[in-house]
Amino acid sequence: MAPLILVTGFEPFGGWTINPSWELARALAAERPEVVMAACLPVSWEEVGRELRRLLKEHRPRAVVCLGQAVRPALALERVGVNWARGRDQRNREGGDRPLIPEGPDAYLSTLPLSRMREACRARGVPCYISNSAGTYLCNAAAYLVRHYLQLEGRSATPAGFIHVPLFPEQAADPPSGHAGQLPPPSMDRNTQLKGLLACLDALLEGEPDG
Ligand code: PCA
Repeated sequence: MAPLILVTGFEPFGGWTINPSWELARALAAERPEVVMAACLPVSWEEVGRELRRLLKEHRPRAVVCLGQAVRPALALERVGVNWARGRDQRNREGGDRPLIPEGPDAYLSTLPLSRMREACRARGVPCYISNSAGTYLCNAAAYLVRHYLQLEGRSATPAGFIHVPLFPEQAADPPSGHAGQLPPPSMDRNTQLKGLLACLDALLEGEPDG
């Protein structure tokens, strides 16, 4: 079995100067260099699928955890990716309010051990929940496409799914103009998020058969 868990983050988008998902993907690779490989995905309808597919083919990971930023109060283990694309990307292209893959199934469920991951976070004191919608923007696209491409390659048993991560406090303290309200958006500090994601990786590895 390949030694590798592919963890992806996204590039910054929508006026934010960093994306915590990419910061955390890199931090996970630094913490667990023997198992984690980090890669950064473009916030682009045209490029995201191509890049994911290339990564899956080239590295043949034994599991895939995609991360993305969301304005949420906790780590959000996404249960489902839906076949829909909506919203303007970082290259100024519209998703078009249409299916991601015209001939694809309506949705793919995560094959990550979501309940075990949630319990592992709880045990380490990190707020975490199972979310039933990743939206219809690029993160949902990653949640859908990662399973779609694994399926096309005949590797649908590979655990794969998506986790939305909260903003870092420094982002919430100084949001881009479109996000600035009286009440700052929710956030979670980097170390707490990292602790939660390491717990998720442990839960993922625990569930694997030996060898
Ligand atoms: N979050 C966006 C796309 C990239 C990211 O980090 C989303 O939730 O769809």
